[in-house]
Amino acid sequence: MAFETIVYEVTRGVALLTLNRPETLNSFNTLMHEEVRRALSDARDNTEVRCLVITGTGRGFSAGQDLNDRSVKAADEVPDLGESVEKNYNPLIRNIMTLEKPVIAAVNGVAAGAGASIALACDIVIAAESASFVQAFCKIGLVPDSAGTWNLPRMLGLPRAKALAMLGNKLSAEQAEQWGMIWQCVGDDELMPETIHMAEHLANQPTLGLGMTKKLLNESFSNSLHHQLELEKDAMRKLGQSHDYREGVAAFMEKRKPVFRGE
Ligand code: T3D
Repeated sequence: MAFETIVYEVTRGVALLTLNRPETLNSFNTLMHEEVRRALSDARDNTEVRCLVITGTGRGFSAGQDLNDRSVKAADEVPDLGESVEKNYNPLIRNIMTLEKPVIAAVNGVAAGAGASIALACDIVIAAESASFVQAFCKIGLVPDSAGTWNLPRMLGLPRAKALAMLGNKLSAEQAEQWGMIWQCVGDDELMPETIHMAEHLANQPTLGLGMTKKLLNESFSNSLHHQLELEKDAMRKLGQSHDYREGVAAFMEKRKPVFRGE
């Protein structure tokens, strides 16, 4: 697939989506939103894809909205940010968080504004030690969008979520790992090898089971225990009929490595 603002390639079951506007720290303009939407749609529909990785080119993961597109010079040029969020950022986050396949964010550099929210919407976040997370919204009078106000308190608890969102301090990758906001902070040179190693592992796992695990965990915060138990039962019933469950049990009994097909 040919793109101008991203690079998207599928290799050995892993779709690698690289945000590619390094001159603005991979901030999002309209074209990038369109292209990321097309790539995510392929990641969803392409049965060859069993794990998605999102990363960035250069020294940024993403600085969120491209502020060059937000003219505030004249009083009559008031942008409708609600429309932008509804049309672009909300679908982007829904596409990531409801994709029934594992999504890894390989945070190569600074992740700011919606860029931070996008990274945190991914299932597993690995960050280079030189990377950082900035809730930049407060510096321009906005709120953490792209599920920032949903994910931050769930990951960090309210005290840290509020301080980060109100102060806009840069949080190092190392601190983010210590706080449990991300899975792992690794050396800069190890970021992509570690990420691809993990992605290829996940791409060979029982994708249906991983997809349902993601869905159940993401939805658990708004469900009662009783409702969650019902959902687990339904998922177990469905997965018990899958190829990969039969293969997993057979491989265990036969003391061999399972060959999962993601179905
Ligand atoms: O508007 C809507 O549609 C609603 C939705 C909004 C979602 C949002 O994401 S709102 C938040 C938008 N993002 C920001 O406010 C972040 C702005 N950027 C920064 O605060 C800083 O750049 C960083 C903390 C991310 C990194 O700082 P630093 O010192 O490492 O780099 P820098 O020098 O500030 O930036 C490097 C270049 O990238 C620079 O360009 P230049 O001077 O080299 O030509 C800078 O202007 C450019 N850049 C960085 N962020 C953006 C950007 N250009 C356009 N838009 C950006 N968001």
